[in-house]
Amino acid sequence: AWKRFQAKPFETKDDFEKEVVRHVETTLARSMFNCDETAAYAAASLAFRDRLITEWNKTQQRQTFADTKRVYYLSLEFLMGRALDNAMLNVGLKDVAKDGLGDLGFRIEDIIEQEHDAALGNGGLGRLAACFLDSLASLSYPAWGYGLRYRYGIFKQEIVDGYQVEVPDYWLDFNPWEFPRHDIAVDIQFYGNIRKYQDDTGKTVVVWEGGEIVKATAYDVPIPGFDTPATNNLRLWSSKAASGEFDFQKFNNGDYESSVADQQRAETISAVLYPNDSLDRGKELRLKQQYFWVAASLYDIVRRFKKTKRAWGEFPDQVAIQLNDTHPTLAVVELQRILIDLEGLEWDEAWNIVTKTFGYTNHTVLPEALEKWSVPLFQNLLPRHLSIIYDINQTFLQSVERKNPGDRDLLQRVSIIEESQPKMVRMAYLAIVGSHKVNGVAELHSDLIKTTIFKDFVNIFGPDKFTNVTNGITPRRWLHQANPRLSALIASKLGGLAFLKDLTLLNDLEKFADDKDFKKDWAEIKHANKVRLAKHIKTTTGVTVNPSALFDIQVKRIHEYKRQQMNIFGVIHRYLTIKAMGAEERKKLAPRVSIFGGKAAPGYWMAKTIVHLVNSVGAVVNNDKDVGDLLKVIFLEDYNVSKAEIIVPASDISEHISTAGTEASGTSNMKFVLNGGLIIGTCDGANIEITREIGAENIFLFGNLSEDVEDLRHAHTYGNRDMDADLAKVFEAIKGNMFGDANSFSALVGAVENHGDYYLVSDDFHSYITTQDMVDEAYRDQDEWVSKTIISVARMGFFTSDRCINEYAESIWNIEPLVPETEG
Ligand code: 26V
Repeated sequence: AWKRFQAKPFETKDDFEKEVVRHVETTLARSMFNCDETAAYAAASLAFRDRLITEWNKTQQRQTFADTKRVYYLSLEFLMGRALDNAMLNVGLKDVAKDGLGDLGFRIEDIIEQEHDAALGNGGLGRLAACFLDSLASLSYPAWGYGLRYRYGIFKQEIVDGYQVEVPDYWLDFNPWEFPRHDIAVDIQFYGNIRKYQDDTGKTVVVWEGGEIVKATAYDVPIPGFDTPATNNLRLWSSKAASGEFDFQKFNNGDYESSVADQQRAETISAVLYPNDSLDRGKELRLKQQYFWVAASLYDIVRRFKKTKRAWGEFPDQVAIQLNDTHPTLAVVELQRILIDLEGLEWDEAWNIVTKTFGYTNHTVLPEALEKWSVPLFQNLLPRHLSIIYDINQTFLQSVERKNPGDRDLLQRVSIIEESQPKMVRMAYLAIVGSHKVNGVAELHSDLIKTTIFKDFVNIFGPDKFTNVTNGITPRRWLHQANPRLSALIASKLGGLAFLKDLTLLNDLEKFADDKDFKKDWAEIKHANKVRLAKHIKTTTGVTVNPSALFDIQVKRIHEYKRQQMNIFGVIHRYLTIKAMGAEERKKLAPRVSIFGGKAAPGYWMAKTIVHLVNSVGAVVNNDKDVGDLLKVIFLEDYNVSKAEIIVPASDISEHISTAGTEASGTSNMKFVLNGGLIIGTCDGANIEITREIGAENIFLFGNLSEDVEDLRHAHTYGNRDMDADLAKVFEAIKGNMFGDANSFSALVGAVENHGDYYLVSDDFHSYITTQDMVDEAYRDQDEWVSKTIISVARMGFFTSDRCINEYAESIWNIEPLVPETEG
């Protein structure tokens, strides 16, 4: 009977408008007379949210009734960006909303712009998690994401006098996309002691006592699939004091300060996202975040399983848990603890369940990024977990010793506990031992982890445990949403939007690569996207750029291994070349705009110096009348997901130029090519597979190969190296104060000249600048260039995150889609 009363989601423009007005006048308690853009954004979002909630509820019920296996994606980062545009497109009602908002006197673009990005991530790893959620829902997989509800996302970046300044990103003022679940609260324990005793049967029982309790409360974010009613859930945990209120005893005694302090200490756990800084290493609060989030999530997962009344042995048939990097590795230990300490299972039976449940994805080979936690810190914060880790390690090392008798070197190398001063827990090793599958994120990267950092483990567990799942991106956000005109043009040729759900359909575009009219439309859209970016550049930096110039873009976190320094040295080289040319020669040059964007971790001084150099070069070059349109250098402040949606569709060429072997995959490389840009890059990460798919003739590859890196570094250490002559001139210019006080940049120059040039900038520089010359040359032939971009887009089908999720589902999670009936 209650079905008669169920809310009916709007479908038409009029019904949408009614909903907006209702939300303005009731939910927001405002009048339509003073409904500004903020209020219109809020009301439109609430209207779509209501719509999602209906489907979200049905999806959860369907999954519960079907009693199928679910995957839980544990990630400390979800870099979601904005939700409204995505919700409108995935539900398929953006046009309805556009007309409805138009009736009410608003432009939909202005309304979309009101939303604050959900920036709960650093970069590639967090954005990958967001693309995965979109694919999981779009493919109707039963899946939940679990993360932390940070009060502050990744810091906002301002550029002041050419320097990066960090500003806190408080984003929760008004967030219509989350539902507080005050009824879902989990007590999380920290510190305390462990006590062992024998029970009546003589069995040893371990209890973890004392310490402090913090409360985890759930906030749910609906994740709509594209062109399906399936709506999944992202559950984010927020921390509060366990009492929920003041400590009344203290309060009563007039000790207000300490009673408030307790509360604040608890809330600090989910307060802020760590910005991937080497200074973050070893911070107790970071380990607290990890355990807080992992324990709450596992409690939730186990509770859901227990409702099914199944035997524990069936847990891995119902639950797959994916560890997004080592950040959630404590989940392995926590599940083992739940099974043996709380549920009374035997060690071996429990461990068998644990290892069948978990999969671990590695996202980097950089040694400085591999997580380790000091044993004393662990002992204090999580004494029971440390003792379980020791037991896991002992069992593991015993099995290694049985198969490799007497190899004590091996035991020391693979031990989960590093015998250093202090001892350290190696989280990646724990994740490997606790999982049934370990994967890298692109072919080269997966090969590298097998032959370098995890080599011993391949010998121990056999090669089948290690696999590759090449990353992907969601074409919904990164083509349809970011580049609506290109998406529409493609749809007009392919007979609809089906390619957004089966990206290999793009293949059919190839037959238009020489179609004159199609190419004209294609080129016009690229130009319009460049005009849009040029406007953004003008309003944010004041610099006028020519939209007909070649737009050369490098946007990503600033890191030495990504080599933005090589890019800016190349720009300086170009500037010097232009200055040395006569007027006639200059006329032949292709005008270029070099665009940089990205955040430097606050404590990463070298990265901040790179930001400063880019801005300083821009200040000189952009004001040099001699140079004019031939070269402009732009640093775009505060690069984030919503800015990427403007930047990515506007590139002619983008740069993915990491030292070979250092960039695990990269995902913006895929975004740029899918939007009709070409790339210049090294043989690294997914660049290699992109080349294989689109053809070597459609990409500008350069530089040394990963297999040569070790030898080159070795040569540097022994001083056997010739500094590239062009690079030497660039350094002379910097040292001659051409871009301001040379002392500011001496560390950058010194790293290459005197400190071993670890990232091989000098080795690759010649190859880099000559390849850039080839880019100029190729860009002169616009006709050919446009054909190349069309062919490349046509061949990008492989890089959808849908393909990637299907691979995980089949080879790691063993889960099936649960397709809603309406889809047939
Ligand atoms: C973390 C840290 C922390 C300490 C300072 C140095 C440092 C350097 C790198 C990292 C990154 C760790 C993991 C990560 O974000 N990996 C990225 O994952 C993407 C998705 O798989 C992939 O596309 C990127 O290539 C990879 O860098």
